[in-house]
Amino acid sequence: MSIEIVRRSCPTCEACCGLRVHVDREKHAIVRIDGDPDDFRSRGYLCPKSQAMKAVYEDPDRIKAPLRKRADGNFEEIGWDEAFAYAAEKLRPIRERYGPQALGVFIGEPTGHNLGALLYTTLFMRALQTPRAFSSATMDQFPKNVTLKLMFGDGWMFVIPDVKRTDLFICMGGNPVVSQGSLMGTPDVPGVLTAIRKRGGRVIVIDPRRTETAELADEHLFIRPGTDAYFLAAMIQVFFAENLVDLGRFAAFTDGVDEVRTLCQDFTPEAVADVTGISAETIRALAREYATTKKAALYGRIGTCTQEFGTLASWLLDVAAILTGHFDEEGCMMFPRPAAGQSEPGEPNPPMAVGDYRTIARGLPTIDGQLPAGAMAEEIEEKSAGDKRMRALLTAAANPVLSAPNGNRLAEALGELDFMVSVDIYLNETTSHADLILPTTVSVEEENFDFTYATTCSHNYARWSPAIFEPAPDAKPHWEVLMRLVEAATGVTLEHLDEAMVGGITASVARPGGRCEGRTPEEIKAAIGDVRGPLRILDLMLRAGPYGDRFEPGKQGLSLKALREVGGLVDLGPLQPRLPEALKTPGRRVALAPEYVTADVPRLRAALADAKRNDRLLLVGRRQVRNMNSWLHNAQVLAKGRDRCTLLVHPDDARRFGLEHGGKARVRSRSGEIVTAVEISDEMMQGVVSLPHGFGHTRPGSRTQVATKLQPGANANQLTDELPLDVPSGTHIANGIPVEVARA
Ligand SMILES: Nc1nc2c(c(=O)[nH]1)N[C@H]1C(S)=C(S)[C@@H](COP(=O)(O)OP(=O)(O)OC[C@H]3O[C@@H](n4cnc5c(=O)[nH]c(N)nc54)[C@H](O)[C@@H]3O)O[C@H]1N2
Ligand SMILES: Nc1nc2c(c(=O)[nH]1)N[C@H]1C(S)=C(S)[C@@H](COP(=O)(O)OP(=O)(O)OC[C@H]3O[C@@H](n4cnc5c(=O)[nH]c(N)nc54)[C@H](O)[C@@H]3O)O[C@H]1N2
Ligand code: SF4
Ligand SMILES: [Mo]
Repeated sequence: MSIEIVRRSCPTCEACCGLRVHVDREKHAIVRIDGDPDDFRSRGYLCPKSQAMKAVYEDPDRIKAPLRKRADGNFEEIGWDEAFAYAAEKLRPIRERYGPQALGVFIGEPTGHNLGALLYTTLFMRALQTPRAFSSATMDQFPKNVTLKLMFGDGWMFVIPDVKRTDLFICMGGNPVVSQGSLMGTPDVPGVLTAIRKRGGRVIVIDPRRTETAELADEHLFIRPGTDAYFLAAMIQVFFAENLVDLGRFAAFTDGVDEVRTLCQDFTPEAVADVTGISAETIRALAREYATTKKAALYGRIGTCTQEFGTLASWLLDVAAILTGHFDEEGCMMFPRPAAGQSEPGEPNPPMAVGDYRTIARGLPTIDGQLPAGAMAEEIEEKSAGDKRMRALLTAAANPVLSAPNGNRLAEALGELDFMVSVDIYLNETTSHADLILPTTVSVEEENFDFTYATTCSHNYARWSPAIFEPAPDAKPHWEVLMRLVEAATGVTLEHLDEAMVGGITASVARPGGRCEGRTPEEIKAAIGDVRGPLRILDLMLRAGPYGDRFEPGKQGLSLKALREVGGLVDLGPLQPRLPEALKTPGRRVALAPEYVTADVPRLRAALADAKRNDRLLLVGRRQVRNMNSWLHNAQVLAKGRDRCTLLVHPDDARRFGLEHGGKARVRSRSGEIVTAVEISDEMMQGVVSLPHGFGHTRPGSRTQVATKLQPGANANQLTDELPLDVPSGTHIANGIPVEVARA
């Protein structure tokens, strides 16, 4: 038996660890996956989900051919031509009769892990021209996108904690030891945090739960869910009151400092101590420690985004950093510089578009092209949306019945659609409602490039990964399925769309002042070749990117070929200061107090005056090492073990509600009710309970046998109310949901 080792990046979470995949070519089998000690980023580190790629590839439940729903509700396999003809037969008349907005789209998280899916999703949305665009973003980082866009001009230029060089890491509403970071993509977070402490630095976690990250920290502070904006405003009040404000070089290109001072004036530590649950003394001490530690990084994640004041919290995190000289500096919050050139300096971007379209049922505006994920059901329902309702839905790598608010209402509404198509590899809680399911190739069968996660990493790098096996004969990549669906719905061909994308990028880099000025579009097109698909687009972006050869003859630089030749991984060095050059605001200035954001401060003030709010029992979420949102519970290797869908309850609350460890609780919110197992633990803040999401594999019609048997759990998002929103971003409140619990 000869075993070949294929080195590639793990496609399962944002950390993108380097893996060694041991392959037996004769048996067409993956024998083993282990960590790659030669990967300079992860140095052999891996987590249990590293095995997901193999498990999904081998999963007998995975869909491998298009499935069409029969009249009896069961699915039958059909061929691709038939599948696209069926999609055309259904989608085109809906679009022609009711307009493009009759077709809604929901884009899910795995899109971000797949180069082709990612590049072509933008094109897909543009070609379909529907304003009814939903995605997991409004259950995730959307408040951050909104504040980045307004403050710096680019909503997708993420600012990341420079954890490898910081001396003080403050983590609010994130649990990177489990999630591996997300907006701080870093393999081996436990090792990185331990290293901060070893070099004499400090780690502080602010979270309503004493998390796995808190266990490795120097200090943990419990905070009442949804109150981070108060806490941060109070820190800023202290900076001004104690003369700790020092913008350094930012003073030359930052507007709005005085507005911030005025807005935060009355949020003194004393004023917010009760509501946050953190004493005034502690807030003051932390503000001083942060302001006076040169290399300090203030990081917020899901807990500061998917909450009642997500936009304000996301904004104040960066405001606090800028006011104290902790932004765009070594060891602080910094901007990566991705090799594909996503955030290169250039012309200012147009302002954020709000309200280009409004939903029929509630009049909710599109915000930078997105509608709240939880507004989908009401847009479909005849009773609320009437004859302007959404009649068809296309989901791509998404499971909104489990990942978006009020899953039961959504599942019901999906039944009212005239047509639904899902691009997905499982028959699950969402796709079982589709009339047509179109499967795609999976990671093992695809070349890939860490495109998105080079914008969220704590050290610049470029990584190409080879396919391990040839795709199955009839399998199609995600991007191609998307393009064929556009063709089915609109008649515009894949070839036309692909050409348009290449033509657009080529023209923009070749124009006067462009990054490849001096080269003609024809030269550039000839250099990248004529094989359609994401790889030549990647090549184009890399070569025109900051480390590329700009298509200049004889010049050395990054290209797809160069990456392949060196085995896929290139170290592009530690993060570097990038402002003001990389700003995309008018005049290249930082807007510290964008009016669109500050307009939400009165809502924050009003809530502070409402003392009754402090008595509510609030539900928050959590992630677990062996889950990836809703979709890895069908992998035996990850699903095995105890029931993980447990409600964590503080001992005093358990007593108050008569709950027993190992017993069951009934949890109720405005939008629904679930029954789940109870774990009593003082890792919870009093008055707060915690439940992981992505469970609830109990709906009929799914074909996820392992998940249903080993980790059925209950759907946390039955409790996530689709109505209240973080107003400026249209993001849902999945953390800090008022609930009642009782023994079941
Ligand atoms: N209560 C609560 N809800 C949450 C969150 C929370 O913290 N709390 N987190 C939110 C966040 S951050 C996110 S990102 C969302 C995720 O929300 P979603 O993206 O809607 O959900 P996932 O569970 O990631 O489902 C991914 C889907 O993609 C399919 N899939 C997996 N791999 C592939 C592939 O290679 N190709 C194709 N075509 N399909 C594939 C899976 O079968 C599954 O149907 O959940 C959100 N929901
Ligand atoms: N193993 C694993 N890893 C993952 C995922 C997964 O499902 N499993 N999902 C991936 C995805 S899609 C994402 S977006 C990232 C998310 O990455 P993280 O945000 O790091 O993940 P969470 O574990 O959801 O951490 C959120 C934390 O916020 C806390 N919290 C809740 N409400 C509040 C609040 O109001 N204020 C404060 N300060 N804290 C609060 C919660 O207790 C929890 O500890 O993880 C990614 N990585
Ligand atoms: S931490 Fe993330 S990238 Fe690393 S092995 Fe685990 S799932 Fe893969
Ligand atoms: Mo996410």
